Amino acid sequence: MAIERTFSIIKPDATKGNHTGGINAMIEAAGLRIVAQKRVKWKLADAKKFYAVHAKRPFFKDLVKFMVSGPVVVQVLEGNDAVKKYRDIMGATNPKEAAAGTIRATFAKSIDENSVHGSDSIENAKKEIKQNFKAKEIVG
Ligand code: IDP
Ligand code: MG
Repeated sequence: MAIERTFSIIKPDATKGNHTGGINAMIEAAGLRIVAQKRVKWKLADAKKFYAVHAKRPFFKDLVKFMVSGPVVVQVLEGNDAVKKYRDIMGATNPKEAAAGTIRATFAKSIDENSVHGSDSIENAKKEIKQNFKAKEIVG
């Protein structure tokens, strides 16, 4: 398995609920290393750009509104098979369908307020990391 990097967001429901540390503990327990991290408040344009792929979906407006409703913590995670590993520990998009012990089963309230984002491919991870971090902010 190759060492990869993936992009993660701890979403506003989770920063509001003070779960940043709890989520980071689960990330680290899974063997992923947090090699970059910052807490930021997105503007509407940031959220629209990040989720542009979902622009035509019925939930898009609510999604971008939610993503600017409070601070987010953006991260780069590094480790073996990091993209798939993080998707596995995040759990299903809908926390009601997420396996026990996953981040979303533990912390998320609903399908829209679902605590975390993780890249769904290596290609998208590269794009999302570049959008959110300067190279010198990532220290592996
Ligand atoms: P993912 O975050 O598990 O990759 P995506 O399908 O990429 O899920 O959707 C992006 C985000 O949009 C989800 O994490 C969730 O916050 C929101 N979302 C997806 N589907 C729905 C829905 O049916 N209703 C409301 N929000 C949704
Ligand atoms: Mg997705």
